Amino acid sequence: MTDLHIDIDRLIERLAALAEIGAIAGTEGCARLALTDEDRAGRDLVVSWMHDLELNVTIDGIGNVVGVMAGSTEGAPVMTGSHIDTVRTGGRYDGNLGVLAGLEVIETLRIANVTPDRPLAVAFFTDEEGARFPPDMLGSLVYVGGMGVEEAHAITGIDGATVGSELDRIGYLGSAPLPGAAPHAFVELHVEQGPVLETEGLTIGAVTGVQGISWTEVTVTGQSNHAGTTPMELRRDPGVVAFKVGSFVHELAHELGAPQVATVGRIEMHPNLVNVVPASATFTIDLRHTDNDMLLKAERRTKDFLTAAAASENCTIELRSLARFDPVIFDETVVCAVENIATAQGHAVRRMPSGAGHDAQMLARVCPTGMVFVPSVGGVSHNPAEYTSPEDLEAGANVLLHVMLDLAAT
Ligand code: HGY
Ligand code: MN
Ligand code: MN
Repeated sequence: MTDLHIDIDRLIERLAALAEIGAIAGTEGCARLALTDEDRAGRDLVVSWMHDLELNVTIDGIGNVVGVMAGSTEGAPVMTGSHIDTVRTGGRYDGNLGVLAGLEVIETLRIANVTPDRPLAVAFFTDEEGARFPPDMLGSLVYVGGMGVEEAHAITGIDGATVGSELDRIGYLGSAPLPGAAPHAFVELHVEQGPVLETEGLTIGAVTGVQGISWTEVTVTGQSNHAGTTPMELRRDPGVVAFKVGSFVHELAHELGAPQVATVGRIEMHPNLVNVVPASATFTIDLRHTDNDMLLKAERRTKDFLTAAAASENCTIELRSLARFDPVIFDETVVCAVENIATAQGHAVRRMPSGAGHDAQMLARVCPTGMVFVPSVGGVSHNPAEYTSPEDLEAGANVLLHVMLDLAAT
């Protein structure tokens, strides 16, 4: 079966068709925030492809969709997949590649009349991005039993809607049992979304794990006042606290050094008017590190700074944790399979951790799990200009094909 290979034109065609949904005008990217009408349309298209491939399709109570191809034996499937929800400035490969390459693997086997020993499954998990409804990887977290489905349904998004009401509204409040059945193994193909593979001239990343993630929403409350009449010493300006903390976490990441990263991605002032000293400022802090002790240290340093900055402006603070996931190490057998198969196929490969969060980090809780990375041009992602060459897409999908067959033979 080593001569089996995917059809890259078919894969690129599907990527393009899916990217049409929520397309960002003038770019190659798309915007399909979780559980929006655009997400529903994307889901409907991928489900139609699953049916075309005669997969047994199930939808669970958090809207995860799993398509299964029967094997020559019964038992838990080898699963692949990822997500098809995007951020507002999404590229066409983030998540989508992992799902559509999974369908391409199935179609390649169907055409070659190959039945794998074990069943194969392709999944897309709900709300991987967590951008509308935090935390990220919400669907796969519920799938593995890391959060109850009722608790997930009650999550309120940045626009005030709840997960449960939106799942119902778009018709993806399914009935398949949760937690979902543990696969025999899980392997996810994903664009690297960083600069490492391209910089080192490599084609495949054998991903060793995912770094720890800490998301906090901070609300600083001061006193709204007149921008023209209020002397500086009488102000209680939450905006000043937000700006100080934003630059503090940036400096802290530089001080602690890679792989520490820190981002203030969302900030809202109230009443957000040019001539009003704000009443409140709400912003998010995203901290990440491969080492949990270092991540805890960064969280502590940030909280201490924030508390002092608020006190100096005579403001109060309220913190809300949006996501907190420890670093994850992937299963050595799966990492080895990726490494060995990529090498056997003649690709330059290296082991590396993932800077981004992925559904695989949740599936790692219930089965042997790994990931395959392919290069992102310029290391750019969460940007409509996100790009991976057809050669690298093909290499990644062929490695996925043979890693899945290898895992399905055990
Ligand atoms: O935030 C992340 O790392 C992923 O894109 N959800
Ligand atoms: Mn992703
Ligand atoms: Mn993403």
